Amino acid sequence: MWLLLILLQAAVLPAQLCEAPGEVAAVQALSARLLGLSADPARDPDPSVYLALRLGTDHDLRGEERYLARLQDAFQHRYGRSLQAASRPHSAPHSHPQRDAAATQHSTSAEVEWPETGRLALYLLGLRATCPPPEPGPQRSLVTWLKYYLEEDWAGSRRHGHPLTSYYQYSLGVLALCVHRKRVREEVIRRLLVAEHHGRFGHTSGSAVDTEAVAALAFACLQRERLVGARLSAELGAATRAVRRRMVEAQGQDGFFGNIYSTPWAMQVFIATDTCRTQPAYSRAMAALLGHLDAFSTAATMAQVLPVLHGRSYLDIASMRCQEELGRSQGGAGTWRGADMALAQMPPWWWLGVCQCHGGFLLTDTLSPISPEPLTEMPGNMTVRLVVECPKPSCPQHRLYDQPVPVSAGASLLDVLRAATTQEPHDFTFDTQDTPQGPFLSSVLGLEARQQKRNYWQLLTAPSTSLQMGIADYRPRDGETLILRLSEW
Ligand code: B12
Repeated sequence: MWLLLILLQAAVLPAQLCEAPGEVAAVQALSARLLGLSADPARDPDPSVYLALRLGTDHDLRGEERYLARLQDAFQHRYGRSLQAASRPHSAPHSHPQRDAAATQHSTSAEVEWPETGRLALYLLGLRATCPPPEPGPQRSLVTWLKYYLEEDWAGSRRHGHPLTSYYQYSLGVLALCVHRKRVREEVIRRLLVAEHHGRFGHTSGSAVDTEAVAALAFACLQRERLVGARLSAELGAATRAVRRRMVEAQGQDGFFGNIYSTPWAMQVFIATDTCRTQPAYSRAMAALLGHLDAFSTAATMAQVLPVLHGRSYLDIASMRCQEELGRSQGGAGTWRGADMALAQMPPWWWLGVCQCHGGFLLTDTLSPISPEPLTEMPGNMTVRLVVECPKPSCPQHRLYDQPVPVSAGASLLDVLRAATTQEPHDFTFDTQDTPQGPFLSSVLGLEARQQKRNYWQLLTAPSTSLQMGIADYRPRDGETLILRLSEW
């Protein structure tokens, strides 16, 4: 019987040219490592991680259920209440002093809540990928909240020329509502189109590829789900093609679109628009990713790369359906073809015991977690130079700090900062905020970077290369000069 099953599985392997070719073991190992990280109760649950687990081929269905329960705990509690109750003056449930101060500067007192467009959008995308689907009741209140946040962002963009959060989060908001087949006002969509058209997605820490890609996914979704009229639909199509063209033109010699971490987002655009099979730039990018899988070592980066390694985009979530879809899959990336009917004739116990089907995806319950490996210690010491710059008229001087810092070999930038605080004359201080990407450097020498001023502590290696990793992950070399610069974005 097992032999028959194996032969059957081999016979019906989907014709996926968008997934990582012939690298099943490496991709599976990465999924297993992400699963291992997701099992750590000390980490806050992250909807992107859940999405990556759901969009994979191999699953640990119980592990995913547990993770979903943790996510629901975190989000449902926050957004379960009605929007009306929450928008009474000073009733924001998770008040953020710094953000609230900013919000009251330009809002009425009833609007004290700073939008969390991106987080909520990712959570709603995650909910769309659950099986069985969650109760519609609580979900309705989440959708209402997301619409409200998006409106706040839209109003912010009219007042300040940019959304209160960012165009990245704004695009995620439009995408999530679209995947849930909820309409948004045409003006809200047009704002994103105009920003795309005028190249307003960039920020100083690197390319705008990540944001541009998420916006293009939102455009592609709106078109595919027919949630807009014919004229707007044509404009969205033209914008998506323009984004794709620019990505192909800007592809580096190394095969990446933007940098290694924006490449998966860009690749999702090719998958979502069904051009991954025909576009050579896509295969070059896939080869480049596969040559550098080690760079995806944090849960957040693994979660962003895994869907494309499986040849899937966030738009595929829209077509995920539970078991009853077996034998009715519609083609496209990640779906089963040809032998669906043969599979449909398998007895129910086979499906229940071995796999779960999800809108044409075969979900095999075979993934086991791999625990994170402890970092190998490197013998010896090294010295790096730590420089703090504040290139603003309001700063007392341009260079606020410049000292050598001895640390052990293999230390991270975070270790360097910690070591600097213990050095005589104890004049270095810093602070961080926890995020799903790891610790975000929020304050240096008492100077706090502020969301509402749109500045941040940029990390650079001398003379002026912006780092592609955060303080916990970047490991400097002996003799390297690291710059913390208060920059605008
Ligand atoms: C917008 C953005 C920013 C904005 C965030 C401000 C804001 N309020 O929106 C700014 C310009 C401040 C920023 C800064 C940095 N960023 Co950034 N950022 C992004 C982007 C485009 C979207 C993040 C987002 O909104 N996610 C959605 C929300 C819902 O999720 P979230 O987890 O709540 O998002 C918050 C945190 O992620 C945090 N954040 C943003 N970037 C980073 C980077 C790190 C390392 C950490 C710990 C946190 C963090 O700000 C977000 C908004 O509050 C992503 C793109 C991507 N592919 O993820 C890159 C991205 C996360 N950033 C990246 C990097 C490298 C940085 C910097 C380290 C760059 C630098 N050399 O200084 C700095 C962080 C330095 C520090 N002080 O610790 C990389 C991370 C790669 C990696 N290896 O993990 C990404 C993936 C971009 C890329 N393609 O390289 N970033």
